Amino acid sequence: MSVEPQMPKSWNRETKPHKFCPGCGHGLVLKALGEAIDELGIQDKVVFGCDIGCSLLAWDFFNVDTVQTHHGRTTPVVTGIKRANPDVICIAYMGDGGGYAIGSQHLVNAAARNERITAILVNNTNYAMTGGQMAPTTLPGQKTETSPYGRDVELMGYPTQGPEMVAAITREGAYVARGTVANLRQLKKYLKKALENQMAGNGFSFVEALSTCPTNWRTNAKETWAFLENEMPKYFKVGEIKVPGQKEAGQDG
Ligand SMILES: Cc1ncc(C[n+]2csc(CCOP(=O)(O)OP(=O)(O)O)c2C)c(N)n1
Ligand code: SF4
Repeated sequence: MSVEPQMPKSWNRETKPHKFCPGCGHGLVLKALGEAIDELGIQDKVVFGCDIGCSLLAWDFFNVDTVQTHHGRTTPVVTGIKRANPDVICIAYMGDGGGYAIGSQHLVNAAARNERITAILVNNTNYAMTGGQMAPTTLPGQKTETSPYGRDVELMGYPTQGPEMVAAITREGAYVARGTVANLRQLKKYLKKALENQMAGNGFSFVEALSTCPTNWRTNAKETWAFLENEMPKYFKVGEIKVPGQKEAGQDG
């Protein structure tokens, strides 16, 4: 007897097993996203945009209309699609290099304009597809191909606090959260709320997902999970940061 693997309905089964490395967090983020799309019943309305970087390996992941863009350019491409077709649900899927470095101007300006799209950014603390160079999110002291002695914050600054930045520059109606693949149920909840925010036409929605990259971290399964659960949250606080109709986390009054 063969057992059918459980997959979200919106996934393209013909392209599975997927192309990510064993232990990669991308597949988990995309599982939470697939379940969120299923539960909201929006598969036939979704346009999925994926960036260059390991996120491009998702170009055939879903049974939804998909566009694959240049590095850092997913946000403006998806913004254009949304402006031309306000009824579709537009998702921009990118890595931390794509969103916080080469595409940071697009993320900042789309957020500042409160574009009615949903951006999902996978934070794995490095430029993964190109072999593990330092990214804006690399932790202090973390060794990468381009910081072989560890990230020196005097020279290279502190990790980018992406959701906190987006929350600060968006106006009313924006939804901003940081989840983690260590808590998939919570991550799915945030992704669903981000999509619902777009469906309601409220404003920009942004979810950063803390994720794993054992290939470039050069970690075994136990070390990978320990880095995700113990080290990353020291710099990246998991939770909702901005919810329409609610005061921002940490706001006075
Ligand atoms: C305009 C441009 N500059 C540089 C590159 C080379 N490049 C491809 S993937 C990548 C890094 C991707 O890192 P990130 O966005 O963090 O995604 P990850 O692979 O970690 O998921 C770079 C620098 C490119 N493809 N295009
Ligand atoms: S290099 Fe890292 S981010 Fe890319 S597929 Fe492999 S584990 Fe995932």
